[in-house]
Order: sequence, then C-alpha cells, then structure tokens
Amino acid sequence: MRGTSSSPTKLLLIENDETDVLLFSRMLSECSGSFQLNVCDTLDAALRWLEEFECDIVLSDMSLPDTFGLEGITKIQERFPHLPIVMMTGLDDDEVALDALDLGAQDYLLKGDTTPRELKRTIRYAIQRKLIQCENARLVEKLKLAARMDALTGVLNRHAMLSEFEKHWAQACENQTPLSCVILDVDFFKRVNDEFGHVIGDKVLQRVAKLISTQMRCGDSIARYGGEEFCVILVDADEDVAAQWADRVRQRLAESPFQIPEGTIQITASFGVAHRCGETKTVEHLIDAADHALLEAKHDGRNRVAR
Ligand code: GH3
Ligand code: MG
Ligand code: MG
Ligand code: MG
Repeated sequence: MRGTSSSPTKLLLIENDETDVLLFSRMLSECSGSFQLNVCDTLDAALRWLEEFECDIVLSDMSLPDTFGLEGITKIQERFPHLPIVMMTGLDDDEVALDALDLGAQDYLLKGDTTPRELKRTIRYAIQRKLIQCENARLVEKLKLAARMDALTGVLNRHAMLSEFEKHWAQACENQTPLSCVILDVDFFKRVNDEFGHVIGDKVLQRVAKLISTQMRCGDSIARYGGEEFCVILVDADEDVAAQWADRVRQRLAESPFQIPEGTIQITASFGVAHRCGETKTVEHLIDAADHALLEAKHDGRNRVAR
C-alpha cells in the first residue's frame, strides 16, 4: 500500500479557489504525518496530471471551471478505478454528500468545518476503504469465475455451459451465421482409471481439455459436459467445417501418447457433431443432436466422428 509511514501520502487537490487551496495546505501542514500535495485547478488538468504521476488519493472541489457537481467522480473513476476520492463541498448539503458516496466517492468533507485531525483521519480511511472495496470486487470476480469453471480442467462447467451457449446462439441467430456443436467422449476411459488409477485419469482429462482448447478459435467455447465428455461450440462453423475440425482433434488425440513412469497411455475419443438448422430450434436441441451423433460414433466402433 502506498502512503504508508515510509513514503509520503501523495494527494491531488482539485480546487480552483486560491483561498481554499491555501486553507487546505495550511490544514494539511498542521496534520501530523507526511503528505505530498499537488494542486490542479480544473478536472481536465487533474485527469492529465493523474495520467502522468502517482497518486494515493484525490480530494476534489464540487464546483470547478470545467465541471460541476458529482460528474467529476464518475470521470475520475472511469479512468482511475482504483483511486480513492474525497469530495470537498462548501454546501452544508447532506443529500449531495450522500450522492457522492453512492457514486463511488469514499468520503466527503465540508469546507471550513474540518479539523486537521479529521482531515488526516478522512484521508487514511478513504485510502483503506478503497483498498478493501477493490479487494472485495476482485474476490467477487474470482468467485464468479470459479463458479463457472470446472475445477479439474479449467474449462467451463456444465452449469455455465448453457448460458454461454445461449449467448452464441443468440448471436448466430442475429447475424444469420452458422453455429455447430461437437460433443466428444473419451473411449474406454474406465480402463485408464482401472489400470493407472484416478490421479493419472485426472491428468489425462486435463490434457484432453488442453489439447481441444488449443485447437479452438478465439470465439469458440468449451465445457466439461460430463465425467470424460466435453462439449464445444464452434461459432461461424457449419456442419462440414465442424466435422473437419472434430476429425482433426480426433487425430491429434489419437497421435498424442501420454507418457507416465508406468508406461504410455494412448487414448482415443468419439465425436458427435450437429449444427443449428431447422430441426435444432434451441441450444438444448443442438446439444441433443450432437449427443445422438456421439452415440452413433460409439456404436460404429469409436475413435470416429459422426454427424
Ligand atoms: P466408452 O468408450 O463407452 O465411453 O467407455 P468408457 O469407459 O469411457 O465409459 P464409462 O461410462 O463406462 O466410464 C467412464 C469413466 O470415466 C468412469 C468414471 O470413473 C470415469 N470418470 C468420470 N469422471 C472422472 C474424473 O473426473 N476423473 C477420473 N479420473 N475419472 C473419471
Ligand atoms: Mg471551486
Ligand atoms: Mg461418457
Ligand atoms: Mg467414455
């Protein structure tokens, strides 16, 4: 954290009233602690200054030559989302002050009604509060991501799969572009577990997910559909393209032995392919159609693509 006892807290005061600037810097000099004060007299100048220099906290007047009210908070946050902001208002107006907090400011100060001690505490708290807010936001994002991910392979889990596929589906409908679904199932995977144990089985699944992922284009999505089954949505791919893609992945898998101290594991997989058409009217239909094709590939002898 910046602004600790070892380094001065870097403040940017956005204020165009020279008397207020003087009052503020006098009050700051009466605070025990080490502060480094910089002043800009417009929001625009402040935004340019922030692009160039390090800053721990912004204290901003409400009314500036180029902005009025709370819009400055939004403009600063848009470009510097991790920067704590304290609004300075001459108005004894709780409503505006609370609006400032709602908009994302960490605190507000009433000009002429703040002691150096309160100023120091406000600065310290605002920096801490922003840090905690950023950390919480980061954790929430991490949890959201984890909730959508298959813990073993790192691809989407089945729960997240449908919502992701719905998005692709809507886009394909809107743009009138082809969309295909490929489901693959590792052949005789039970034997891998039986022969080498579940830990190795898990590693094989991770490797399969990785191999498929490296063959996908950037807009495509992959999910772990079941134990040793994966479902892939290929955007902008008709059934021919999808079947060719599946066969390429099938070949890669079949030609990529997995070396372990106990020996070599050579797996294959069976693939079912379907595309968005008159008969597949929903994502679920599409997945069902790919599932049926997969069953055919299994019945026909495995290590093959069916559609
Ligand atoms: P088939 O060719 O018909 O698909 O044969 P298979 O052996 O692959 O199919 P089966 O459904 O009989 O067995 C699937 C195996 O996958 C059984 C199960 O223990 C294993 N499996 C499922 N999830 C996991 C997992 O997360 N890790 C490991 N190691 N094994 C798993
Ligand atoms: Mg002003
Ligand atoms: Mg299976
Ligand atoms: Mg299987």
